[in-house]
Amino acid sequence: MLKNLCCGKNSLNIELPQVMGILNVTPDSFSDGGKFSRIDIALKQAEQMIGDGATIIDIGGESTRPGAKDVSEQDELARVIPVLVAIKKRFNTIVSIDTSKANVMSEAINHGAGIINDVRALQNEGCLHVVAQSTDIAICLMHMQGLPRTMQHKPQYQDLISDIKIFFEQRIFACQQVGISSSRLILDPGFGFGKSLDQNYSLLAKMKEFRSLNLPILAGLSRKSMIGNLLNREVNERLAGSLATAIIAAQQGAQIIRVHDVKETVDVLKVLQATITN
Ligand code: 7PM
Repeated sequence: MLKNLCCGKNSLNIELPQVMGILNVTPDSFSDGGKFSRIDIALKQAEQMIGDGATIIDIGGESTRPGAKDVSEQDELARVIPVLVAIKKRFNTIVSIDTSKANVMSEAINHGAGIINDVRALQNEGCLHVVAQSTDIAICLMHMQGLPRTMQHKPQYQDLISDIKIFFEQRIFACQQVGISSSRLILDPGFGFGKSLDQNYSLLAKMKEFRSLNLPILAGLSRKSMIGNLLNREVNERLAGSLATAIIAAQQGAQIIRVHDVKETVDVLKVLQATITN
């Protein structure tokens, strides 16, 4: 059986877990400025990640870090679109755009993006309608409780899994209402977005429960605080912890794993795959 997810003009095989490589284009991710050096650096990073086995490149121009400043639409467009265009020109890969702004989504769709990755699950003004204009781009609907500025302040749930499931059902319904086919949707429980340390690990343990919704699942755990706080490790010391979460997420049925360290993640997932098929 071959299962595919349509991502614009490209198609993604989700029978085996796929690795989405994170490409940050926020100013704090570059030491020096200059538009061309920026695009050049981004292209080199994309090339490396594709060579290492990433099948999706996720470009993010807005920092969703708790407490981060808002980015203007103009700045986000200027950061993201030239990189998207350059990558699509050079590589035949699926590009995902991490944004919550309707106009960034619209431009991204016009310039060849395959996935819109929205941590606000198309809840911002105009997003549902922009995405409904396209018939083939995939959409990742992520769960977040609260807003980035305050979300880590005492997150509370009646029942963590049921509450997230209800949110997914509501967003799937909202998409259907504007004519977005469910076959285009990806669900993401949103690790670290309004969840305590215990809640994050409980979510990781129970992710299988979202399979009842019958949609592909994406998990973003790479280098997150839930790893750093558990192990008492700085961001640059979280590789082992991140790999452990990637294996668990894949075992729980996540079809897409969003990571910084593509090569290492592809290796551990291959080991998992060899174990499952034997
Ligand atoms: C600082 C703190 C910078 C946190 C970046 C982040 C996800 C995402 C992000 C996720 C999906 C990060 C986050 N996380 N999109 N975008 N799922 N779909 O750790 O978990 O990369 S931003």
